[in-house]
Amino acid sequence: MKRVLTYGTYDLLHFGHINLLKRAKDLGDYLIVGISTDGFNDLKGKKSYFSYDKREYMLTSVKYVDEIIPEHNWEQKIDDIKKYNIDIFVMGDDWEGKFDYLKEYCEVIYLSRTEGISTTEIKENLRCV
Ligand code: C2G
Repeated sequence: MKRVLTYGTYDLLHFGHINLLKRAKDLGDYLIVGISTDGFNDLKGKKSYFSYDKREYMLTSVKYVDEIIPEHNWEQKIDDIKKYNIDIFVMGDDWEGKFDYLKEYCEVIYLSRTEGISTTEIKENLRCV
């Protein structure tokens, strides 16, 4: 049973997110997603449109997601990998290299981002409507 872990804000859930989650799940059997809490978003300098609870609710409805945990800080990844017996850590390749330090604990895979979509673009395009 291969266990996969990924993290993200997942605001304004879109097909780029779904593409990532599908491919992450396809790498194993069980996918855990660490959703950035509103407090951690403040740390990341990201203001999400939907609160943590709403973002969590939407991700629980995605068939590729088996479990959701809160992402409170940058430092919790190693503990999470140990706690949840993770085999593969996955992120989009906009993070290429940033989490290579986790290779000591599990496989690290960066998947290509889906071009032409981002939460930021959605917000900007809606402003013009
Ligand atoms: N993503 C993607 N294609 C897009 C947009 C996003 O593949 N067009 C991926 C990102 O690479 C990331 C995931 O979807 O792996 C979630 O993206 P965000 O919600 O923007 O997450 P981010 O702010 O990058 O937070 O500790 C890690 C951070 O929490 C990552």
